[in-house]
Amino acid sequence: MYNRAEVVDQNFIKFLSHLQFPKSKKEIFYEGKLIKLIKPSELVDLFESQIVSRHLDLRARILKNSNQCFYTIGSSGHEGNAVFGKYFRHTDMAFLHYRCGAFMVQRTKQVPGISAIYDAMLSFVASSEDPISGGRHKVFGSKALNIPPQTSTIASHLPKAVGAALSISRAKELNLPSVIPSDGLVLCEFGDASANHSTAVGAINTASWIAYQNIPLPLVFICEDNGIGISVHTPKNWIESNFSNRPGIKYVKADGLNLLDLVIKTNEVETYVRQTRRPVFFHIEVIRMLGHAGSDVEFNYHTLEQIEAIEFQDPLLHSARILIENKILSSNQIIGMYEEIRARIEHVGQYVITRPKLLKPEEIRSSVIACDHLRVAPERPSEKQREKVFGNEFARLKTPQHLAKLLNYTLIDLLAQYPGACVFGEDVAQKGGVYNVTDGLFLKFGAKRVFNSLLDEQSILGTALGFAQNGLLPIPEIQFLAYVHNAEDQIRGEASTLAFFSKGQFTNPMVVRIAGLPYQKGFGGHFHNDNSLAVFRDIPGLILAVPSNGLDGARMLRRCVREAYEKGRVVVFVEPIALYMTKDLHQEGDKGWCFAYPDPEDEIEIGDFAFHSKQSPLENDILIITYGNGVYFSLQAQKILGEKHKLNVHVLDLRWIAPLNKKKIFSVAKDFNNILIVDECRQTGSLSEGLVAMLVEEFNSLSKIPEIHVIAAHDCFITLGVAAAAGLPSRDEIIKKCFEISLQNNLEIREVKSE
Ligand SMILES: Cc1ncc(C[n+]2csc(CCOP(=O)(O)OP(=O)(O)O)c2C)c(N)n1
Ligand SMILES: [Mg+2]
Repeated sequence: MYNRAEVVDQNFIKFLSHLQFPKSKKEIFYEGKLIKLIKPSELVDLFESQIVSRHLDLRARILKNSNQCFYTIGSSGHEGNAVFGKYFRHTDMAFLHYRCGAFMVQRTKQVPGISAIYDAMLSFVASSEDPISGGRHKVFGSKALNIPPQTSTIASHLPKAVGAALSISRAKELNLPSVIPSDGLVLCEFGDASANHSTAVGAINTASWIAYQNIPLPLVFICEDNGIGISVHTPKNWIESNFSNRPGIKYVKADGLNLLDLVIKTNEVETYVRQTRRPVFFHIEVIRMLGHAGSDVEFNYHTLEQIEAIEFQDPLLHSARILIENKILSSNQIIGMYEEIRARIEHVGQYVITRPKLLKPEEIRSSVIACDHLRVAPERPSEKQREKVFGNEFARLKTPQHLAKLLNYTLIDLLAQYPGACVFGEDVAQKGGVYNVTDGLFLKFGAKRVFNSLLDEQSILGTALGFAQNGLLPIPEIQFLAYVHNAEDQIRGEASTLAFFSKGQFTNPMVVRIAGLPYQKGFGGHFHNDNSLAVFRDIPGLILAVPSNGLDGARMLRRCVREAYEKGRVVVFVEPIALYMTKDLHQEGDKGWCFAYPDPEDEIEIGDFAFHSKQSPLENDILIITYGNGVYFSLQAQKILGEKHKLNVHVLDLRWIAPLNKKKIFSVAKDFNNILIVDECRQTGSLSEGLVAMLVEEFNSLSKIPEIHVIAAHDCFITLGVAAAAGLPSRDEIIKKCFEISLQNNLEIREVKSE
């Protein structure tokens, strides 16, 4: 009784033998127009996919019982989605729900040379031969079928589905090659409980916001409503009440247990979206069988009677009824088909458990930044072309400018060089961004490439993911660092895991520009001066850049865009707001923080740091390791300490926070006995922690351990007003600390001498 998989399996044969079938919700006769829509043989074909999907679920559980399978969330009750696998083209990019087994099986039939059964079972057993993730996760995904793998985080794929749908016409208008054909569309499947997630709600709102403005958005949201999320019931009619009246989004409902109703409605939806390029919310009523997953004990929240009643609505029984009623197959033929598929899957099951698994850490890691479709960056525009694009500004390129201006110039050059590059975010278009970094780009490159998003960071990043998966090169802007946090899953859970879970078959290259870090004079309090990068530092494969000045900023941003374009990398580029307009370094008017715009070919490689040092280090010199605003203060301190106090300080500007170039940093650090780390971020979780640990480790290889000191920001949020910089590293604190270090050194020298 507790093993419902066995019961459901046996009941299918039993009910079929006794011709005991669940009734259809409404009578749909297979005749006239419907026969034209789907031939009897095609109905059998759909049914076959449904049975394959069911047996995959059953076999997964059998394999799990002998610890051979690691994933048992199944598709039982949802097998109607086979119909979507038939009527949507395999080139329509599909972001799937984890109950889309039958969809996968059916879509596979559109492309020769793929085995749905073998591939699915390789992923059940986490074999390294699993063609999509190489044994890293059981995901539905396939390059050939245009199905990017999804993570387990429910609803996180909706924002990128919106982005991908939006990118279809964008690619066409810009005359760019794209992954999704220009008459293609995007499918996005999710469950009824997931529809409540703020990520889903946000994405559906974004779709509505776009379609409401008559911007093309060929997107089908498919909500597979089984009325429950693990053990929590969805209120009756909630999905329909909630989603049937969204501006710009057509609502269509289908009986997901009835193949004929699904065929009719799917055809209607497919034609509508493909022709009108407008989105649909396709509501499919299904059931969930066999609990949430193999480990879910459904008896904890459902009675046996409830479970049996649900199971009797088995979509396979509904399909069998339709085929028998219409004299397409007999019950014996269906049982024969059911058993033949069982035998086939059992056979494959015996084989897949012999296939290799991932074992070594380096094998597992190998796909973190993998990319199997490397590209070469387009040619840079000629000087003549640049002159045209820059217009009046061209003559000023060699005039020293601050960071904001040089980043602006860089974006102009990059937009001119990469035809697929798009800059978007809140207020980036006509206004030119809060800090003018995107000033004028809208006028130069137009609304197709430089556009305002709605106010939702999740959608901004989702748009980036979707654009990237369709071949464009997104450069989204997040207005302030503090505001990336409500959307960080899009970078952390989605963008950065894509290559990993697809062995680099899918990537979503992007450069996310974020204005951030503290020290803004007279503005903002905590939310405009957020000072923590911790959330990015631990993401495997992510490139995290923090320029300290415009010269570096320009050359680093170019490199970031190249890394994204050529290697599919995900890059976060944090721009220190306080340095955007900073012109002087040591004294008013010295223009020490203004730089001429570097030549277009000039880039800084990932991991290349700057070393501001006037001479080879002497025994008691101090090395400051820092980045961002810390560089600015450290250089000021360096001058004062050197000129007034004859104390030699050398400053290493990391530029790249992740990945850290450990060996190279150590090659400088090893010559020092005194190291000071200046970190403007909150101490806990800050880079300083990682740097100290890294240095201690590296110094193990030498006989000496240097003194390592840290000045980091307090573990506190930032206030408004005059005390905004209290608790943050300052020039004077750096000077004081260097004094203390040198005093200590002198004491020690004296002690040694007196011994
Ligand atoms: C963001 C997030 N929160 C929680 C979970 C755990 N979880 C996995 S599936 C699920 C229920 C989803 O229900 P529904 O969307 O109705 O899909 P169904 O399983 O019913 O097909 C939950 C809570 C998760 N995967 N992701
Ligand atoms: Mg559900």
